[in-house]
Formats: sequence, structure tokens, C-alpha cells
Amino acid sequence: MHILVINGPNLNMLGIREPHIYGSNTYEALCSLILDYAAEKGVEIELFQSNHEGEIVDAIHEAYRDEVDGIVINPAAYTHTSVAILDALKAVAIPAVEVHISDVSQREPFRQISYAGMACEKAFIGLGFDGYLRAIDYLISK
Ligand code: CA2
Repeated sequence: MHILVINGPNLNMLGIREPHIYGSNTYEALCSLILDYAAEKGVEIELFQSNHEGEIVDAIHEAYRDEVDGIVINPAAYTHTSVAILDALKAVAIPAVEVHISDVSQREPFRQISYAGMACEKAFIGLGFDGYLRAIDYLISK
């Protein structure tokens, strides 16, 4: 099984500011956590992070060409703005799971809409880094 994990803008800055919202662990720590977990589960993982909407759309298209089995996506701020990412997920029709580290449901009104989520089968929200592992579990169990 081959899973692509996509992280959107500013998630490469994790651990640097706002630890009360996102925790104090870094993006590198998140990557290690995911890779170690995937190795335990015998799953092949590709990690992708970008601060650019079009690059995320391109990565989703590439997942289709590479016959990826599942996508775990935290589109970060693009969650709430990007119809392009929603359309890309719909276009490839690869089973996708949305993850948010913070509990967006308890935050500002502008975070209450998720475009990408409309193309995802499941969401893990407000579970910190553990949400990524739960998303991998979900894709494995399908
Ligand atoms: O909770 C999440 O995972 C979010 O996707 C994180 C995004 C935010 O825009 C979404 O509404 C919810 C923010 C990404 C990281 O932002 C940082 C801010 C300060 C320091 C480091 C990262």
C-alpha cells in the first residue's frame, strides 16, 4: 500500500510559534512519527509539504499517475479557501482523509468551511499529530 501525506502552507514552521494551538513539536518530528508508524504497519509513505497551492494540486495529480492508494491531507489555510485543491481531489478520486492538528470547529468563523473536506471520506480534527496516524489506520482498514 502506498500513501501520500500532503501538508499545506506554514506547517513546515510547526513548533516555532503558537505551541498552545499546534503543540511544540516540529514538522521534522511529525515526518519521523509518520515514517516510523508506516514502517511498523508495512505501508509505503511519501511525504509532501508545500506553501504553494498549485504545487499541492500538482502533487495530487502526480499521485494519480503513480497509482497511489490513499491520500492524507492537511491543506492548512488552503482548507478554507481552495476550490482548486477540492477539484484536484475530486479529479483523481483517490480515497482521501482530511487532518487538522487543531480543533478548527472551536476556532474562528473563517475556519468553519473546509473545501478539501468535501472530497474526503473522513476527517480527524483536533487530535494533534495523532490525527495523521488515525488517518493512515483508516486508509489501511478500507
Ligand atoms: O489545525 C490545523 O492543522 C490547520 O490546518 C493548521 C493551519 C490553519 O490555517 C488551519 O486553519 C488549521 C495553520 C498551519 C500552521 O500554522 C503555523 C502557525 C504558526 C506557527 C507554525 C505554524
